[in-house]
Amino acid sequence: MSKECEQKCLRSKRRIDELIRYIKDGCSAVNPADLNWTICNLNPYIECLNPDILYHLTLDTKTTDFPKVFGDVRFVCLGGTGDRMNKFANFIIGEIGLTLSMAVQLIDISAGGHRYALYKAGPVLCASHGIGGPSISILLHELIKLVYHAKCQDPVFFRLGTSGGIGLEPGTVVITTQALDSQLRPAYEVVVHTKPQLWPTTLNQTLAKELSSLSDPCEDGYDTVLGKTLSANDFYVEQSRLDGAFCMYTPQKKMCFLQQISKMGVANMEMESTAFAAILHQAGIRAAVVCVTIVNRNDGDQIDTPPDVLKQFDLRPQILVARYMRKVLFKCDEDIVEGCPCDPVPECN
Ligand code: R2B
Ligand code: URA
Repeated sequence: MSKECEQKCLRSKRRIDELIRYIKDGCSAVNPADLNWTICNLNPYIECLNPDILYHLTLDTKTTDFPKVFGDVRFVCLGGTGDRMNKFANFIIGEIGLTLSMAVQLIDISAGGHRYALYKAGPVLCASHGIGGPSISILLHELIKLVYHAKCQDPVFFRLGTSGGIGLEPGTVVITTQALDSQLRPAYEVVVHTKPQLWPTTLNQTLAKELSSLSDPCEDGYDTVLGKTLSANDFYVEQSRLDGAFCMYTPQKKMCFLQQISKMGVANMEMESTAFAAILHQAGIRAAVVCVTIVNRNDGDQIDTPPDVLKQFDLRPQILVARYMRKVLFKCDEDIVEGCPCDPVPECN
């Protein structure tokens, strides 16, 4: 073996030894002194990634200074579509007293990935999650790493969405107390090395109640209720619809199912709350699901609510979450928010 080759082999062996030591020692994951709040169960190997590439968000720790760009994030809001989250980001700017100069537009930070949209409105990060557990799960992995790298202080996550209500007038807002899967388990199933694991879908009850306390049916003109949410892996059959391409049950069986889940306290059905609740619970991050109902499933399955009414409905979870943010940021009660001598919030970046 030539001298050069010998040196190469030695270098490569040293690198492998280093890697093994890293893995064995857990590469001293999170330094709790760096955070007032610690993310639970965080992957220790993140520390070995230099840079860490958040592929779907088109961000990496080499080219972006996470603490500088995202360190002030206090709230992370997720919703189904990029368009909705763009509107939400622009809405929230006004709601929390930020100003955007006329010439400035919010940019989609993750546009290059063509998967998710990501906007930053001061301390509020707004992202679209697509449809279903797998889609929101990928986004959450990357957002949790984002808030970790950025050293954000105890951020709160919200999912603002649409859902099918059970016995509720369309337009009702449901704050989820517990997310159930299609087998009615308060769990999200994750298959690791062929073995299913059930992750609990625990949501922060204090946060849910706090949000509920900020609703005012008389003033709002619609109800906001607390209830369980059934999170399905499908819009049609798993939600017992009669209008999908396939249907293997009768209308009577459908009504029976709706009655059964309603008796269990299920108020609405959607497609992401189990993944959302379970993943954030794993991380020890406070989270809430706020969805407006766009159909009363006792009356039908098709979404025939006119588009302009749906647009109005979209705003309802946003309005509630904005009230919460104002309360937290300005530390004043909602009813005195207008005249509250709040500290000005820094310019939006
Ligand atoms: C609500 O609406 C979408 C399906 O139309 C899905 O993302 C959900 O949870
Ligand atoms: N989203 C769902 O998943 N189901 C509905 O019925 C409405 C919206």
